[in-house]
Amino acid sequence: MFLSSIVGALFFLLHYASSNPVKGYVALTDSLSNDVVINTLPSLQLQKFGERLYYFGAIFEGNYYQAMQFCNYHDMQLVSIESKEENDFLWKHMQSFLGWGEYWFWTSGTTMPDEHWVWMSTGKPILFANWFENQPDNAGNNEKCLEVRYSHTNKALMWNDHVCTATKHVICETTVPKSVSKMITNNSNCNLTVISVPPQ
Ligand SMILES: [Ca+2]
Ligand SMILES: [Ca+2]
Repeated sequence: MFLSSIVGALFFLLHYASSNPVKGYVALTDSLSNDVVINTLPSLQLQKFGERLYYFGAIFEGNYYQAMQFCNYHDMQLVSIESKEENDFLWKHMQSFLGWGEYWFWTSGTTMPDEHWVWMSTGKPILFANWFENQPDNAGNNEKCLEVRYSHTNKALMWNDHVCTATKHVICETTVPKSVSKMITNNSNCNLTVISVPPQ
C-alpha cells in the first residue's frame, strides 16, 4: 500500500513535469490596475540579442494598448521586429520554453492612424515582414494592429493583422539594462494559456 502510494506520487510528478514545459521564470512586481496588468506573475528573464534585451510576457494578456502600457511601465517598448534575424531569434528563444504550444503576441506594429504599417514604438515604417499567407487582410476594415504567432511547426514567427482590442501575450524590448534589471526578482512557476486558432 505504502509502495503503491510512492509510485503514484512519482507518476503524478513526472506527468506534471512533462505537461509544464515552462522553465526559468522570474517574478515581476506590479502596482498597475488589473485592467492593465492581468496576471503578470511570473514571466521570463530578459534575453539578449545584439544590443537589445527582450522580455517575453507569456503570462500577461491584454489588448494592444494595454500591451504597450505594460512594456512602458517596465521601462521597455512593445517589440518592433525589424529583421529576419530578430524574428528568428524570438522564435528560437520561444521554442525553448513554449515547445509545441501555439501563442499569439502583440508587437508595436500598426496601421494607425493613416493605413501605413509602422512600428509605434520607433515611429519607423515596417520594412521586413513575415506575414501568414493571405495576410494582412484588414478583415472587416478593423484589423490595424500586428500580432505574431509562435508555433513549433512554422520555424519562425508568423504575422497577422488583427483587431487591436483582442487579447494577446506581449513581447517587450529595450536597450536600457540598468533600469530593466531592477524589476527582476525571484523565480516562480506558472501555467500558460494555450491559444490555438487560425489567423482572422
Ligand atoms: Ca527590435
Ligand atoms: Ca488578419
